[in-house]
Amino acid sequence: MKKSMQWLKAALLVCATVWFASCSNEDSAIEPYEPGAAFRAMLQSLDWGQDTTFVYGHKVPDVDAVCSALGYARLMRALGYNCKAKVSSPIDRETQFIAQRFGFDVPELKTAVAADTRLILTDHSDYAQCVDGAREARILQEIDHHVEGDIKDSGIPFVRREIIGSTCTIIYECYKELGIAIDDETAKILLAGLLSDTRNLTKISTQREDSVAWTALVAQLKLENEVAEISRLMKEADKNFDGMSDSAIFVSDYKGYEIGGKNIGFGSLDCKVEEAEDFVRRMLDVMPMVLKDNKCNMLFAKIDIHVPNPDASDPDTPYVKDGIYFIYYGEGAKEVAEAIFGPSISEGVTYSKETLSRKQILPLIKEILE
Ligand SMILES: [Mn+2]
Repeated sequence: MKKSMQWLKAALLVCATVWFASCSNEDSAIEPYEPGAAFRAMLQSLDWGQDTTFVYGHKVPDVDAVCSALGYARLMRALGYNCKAKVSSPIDRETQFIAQRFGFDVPELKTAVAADTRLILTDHSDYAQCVDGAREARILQEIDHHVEGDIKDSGIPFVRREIIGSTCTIIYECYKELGIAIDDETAKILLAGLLSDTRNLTKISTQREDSVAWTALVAQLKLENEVAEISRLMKEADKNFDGMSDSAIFVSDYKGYEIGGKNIGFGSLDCKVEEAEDFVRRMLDVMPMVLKDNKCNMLFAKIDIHVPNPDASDPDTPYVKDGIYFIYYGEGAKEVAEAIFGPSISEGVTYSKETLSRKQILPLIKEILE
């Protein structure tokens, strides 16, 4: 997978440094190479100011957004930098569940920041997903596993982007490179984000790096016998919509983007095939309200269709994903949806046999609107 240019440059620098070190020390004792040295030097070079630097995941935070911010704030504090994790909107049910189960405190809610506040962003790369006020803030660092968004235009001094399963895996790597010990509470925080974003290493976005972090964290916490059950309960908490309004369900996994000057809202939902007709209708009904509430020009959602597992020998997996409905609302949204997925199957609804993720669909939308 393609990683950012910054990271490529860093890798080349590392190679060059190793090569140089190995050439120049032929006759003398070879200096031990410390991979964290460049990282530490970069951190020291940042303009930290006097006030607390806030570490934020994306708006409508999921477990990875919350835990990557918590984990990175802890790492920065261990290095002597005055950082604190916050959330820009309330935490979800899955995060509440795992924080209680693992026994860690979730960040306080702080919905906006004043101009010139110093920020570190995790798990997002788009201003539309930032805490309010971020455009006037000073963004010092971004640690993310999504494709590059419009935050790159801020002149941000440090970006670390790896297209892997979870931002918490990247944070784990940062601890290792910097030689900072991961205490058990931090291990739980990082594992929580990793379990959630990769669904216990089962999602297609999972990479070798995620497995390496998972193995180390599970072993440290001695959770070998519990991890599958914890992951199952996290997923259950995530899909527990009891007592929620249809508009709250629509935005339960929602991200905003600014693409070609338009505000785009993009939800990610699931339904069982036998409930699909009713569910799609309910979501279409609330789209005008969600569009208005989130000040969007266009609103989309992909709805994963879950069908009974044809492999009856696997009782742990009664349903499997099979295709998506891609629903749309707002001026110009129909043209975008149909350009990607073909003619609507009913007003507001297109269909794809292929089960595409939001990460896969987003570049297709960008291609049309930019
Ligand atoms: Mn994530």
